[in-house]
Amino acid sequence: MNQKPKHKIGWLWENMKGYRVLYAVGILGTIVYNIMQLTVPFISSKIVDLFLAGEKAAENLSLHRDLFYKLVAAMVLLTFLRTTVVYLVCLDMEKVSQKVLYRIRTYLFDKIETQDMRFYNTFRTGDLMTRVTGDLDAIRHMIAWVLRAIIESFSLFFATAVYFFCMDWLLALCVLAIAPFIFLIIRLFRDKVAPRHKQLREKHAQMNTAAQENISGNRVVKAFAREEYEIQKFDECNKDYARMNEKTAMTWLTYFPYVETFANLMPLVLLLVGGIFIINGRITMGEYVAFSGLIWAVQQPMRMMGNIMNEFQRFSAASEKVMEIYYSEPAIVDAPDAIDRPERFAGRIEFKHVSFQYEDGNLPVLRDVSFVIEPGQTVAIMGETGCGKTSLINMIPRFYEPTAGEVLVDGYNVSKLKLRQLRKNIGLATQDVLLFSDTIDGNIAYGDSSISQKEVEKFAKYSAAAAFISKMPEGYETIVGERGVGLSGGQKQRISLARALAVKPAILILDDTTSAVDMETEKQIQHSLQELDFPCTKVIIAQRISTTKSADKILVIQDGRITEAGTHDELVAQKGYYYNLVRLQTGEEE
Ligand code: DGT
Ligand code: MG
Repeated sequence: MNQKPKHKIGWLWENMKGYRVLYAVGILGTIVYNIMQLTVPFISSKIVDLFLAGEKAAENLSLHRDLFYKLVAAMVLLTFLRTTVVYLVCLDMEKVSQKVLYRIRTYLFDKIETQDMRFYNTFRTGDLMTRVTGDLDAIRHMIAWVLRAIIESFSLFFATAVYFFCMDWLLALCVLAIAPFIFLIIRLFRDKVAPRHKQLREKHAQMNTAAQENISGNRVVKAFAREEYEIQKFDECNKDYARMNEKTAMTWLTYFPYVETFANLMPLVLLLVGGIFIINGRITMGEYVAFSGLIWAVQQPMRMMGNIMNEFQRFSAASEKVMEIYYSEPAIVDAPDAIDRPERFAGRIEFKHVSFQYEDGNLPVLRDVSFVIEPGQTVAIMGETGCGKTSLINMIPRFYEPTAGEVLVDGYNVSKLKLRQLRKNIGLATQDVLLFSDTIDGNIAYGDSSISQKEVEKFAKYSAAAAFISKMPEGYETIVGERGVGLSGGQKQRISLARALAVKPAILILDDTTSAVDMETEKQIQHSLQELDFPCTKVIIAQRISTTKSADKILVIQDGRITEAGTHDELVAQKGYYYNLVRLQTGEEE
């Protein structure tokens, strides 16, 4: 497992593995080109002293004209060289930032992909999308620009300070005495702006979530003619975000005048004290030129600080969110002593005194549930809506773990089996059907892409989907899902059933899979489920007696407990819930 590093920068550094040298070269380059900034004023001061303002200026100009040209040429050359270094540094850091961005994004996606159900109940899609897009970009920006700007500011400031001290320590001290005040203001600014960036980031995620939920739920919005309402709701989020953005940007404006005032004091001090020193003869005219030519180099970093601090806080808020996913660990993982069972499972299922409650729920959903399903048997689960049928079957592939008791598959507690091996043996058709934006063929072969076209067609026939698929203009190549042609609820259910069958599972779980299918088609499906050409234990949640009638066992769940268990005839004889259901449904049919 990953050890959480203390600081965000440490975390970034960790993710720069392989590019650290490249990045260090970039930082070094940044320092170099900033020191090079000093050479031009240095040479100018020499030119001034030797050829323009010095005692022997006129004499030097006539005797050493070649030196004059050389100094000018050096200035031009150094400027050109400096520009080249800046260009290379930008290129280098941009490259590293893109590589790190790619690495973190891949890692995050893997992380999200391997999370358990609880994770998906906790994080909303829009929020997760914000993390892998906007937040990651703030991190990339940190590597490519913010860190460079910080190094640039500091190296420029310190190099200039050192140069100033070398020329005249007293004048340097007078000019730089103003700097601590500016640093203090920047610090105050940071304390103020940091929470705003956090809020800003939250508003951004809220806006994304609103947009995402609206787009994916557009059919419901349209059905209820709530477009106006949704537009207004989104507008609120948008306004909120814009207001927060403005507020954050404005924060600097409150502090900026003070920074600017102090920064502008520097040339003033230089003029005053420097003037006196020239008159005193303490410094030369050339030195004064160097001082005033470089005064921007101490002012500029301080002016930049506001911007840098803003960007740094943006990174800080974003990286917190990214690191939350980066270091999250799913609770449901392979046990360290997990049993290796690469062979096909027999498909025996046993629940031993299983109780279950959702972590965020306040009532137990299942209480002391016990039953056994032998390999190859078909078991139907019935009960009122909300009684816990889906929750029960979710414990077989270990999507959730029982709060008490044990779920066993082939005699092994599911928590002791390897998740991958366990789930490979289970074919599940979930209650809300989701198809991917892919061909029908691709959707059916989703669990095992190696199966042949012939087999795909066979499973489509089993699930009574072959007929309607062949009527489609492009047959199995028809694209379905979000962007593809629409399918009816019953058609989607049948494709989802074919997808579950196509992995030839040892355990087949159908959660209300034929609820939207007509009686006649359902009969066909029931028939083919009995004729499968591979051994398979079937757990079928259903509401219709026609589905459950031929099951080896029927379990009725009421108030979280199994209240009736037996075959159709046995339960009818008991004259309980099932009997009433039979009467109700046959009565309706008549
Ligand atoms: P259905 O599909 O309408 O026939 O109902 P069942 O029997 O499949 O019900 P089930 O297992 O989905 O839900 C049982 C109870 O648990 C019900 O009161 C709703 C609640 N529940 C379901 N899913 C969650 C969840 O993710 N979190 C929490 N806290 N409660 C849930
Ligand atoms: Mg359900």
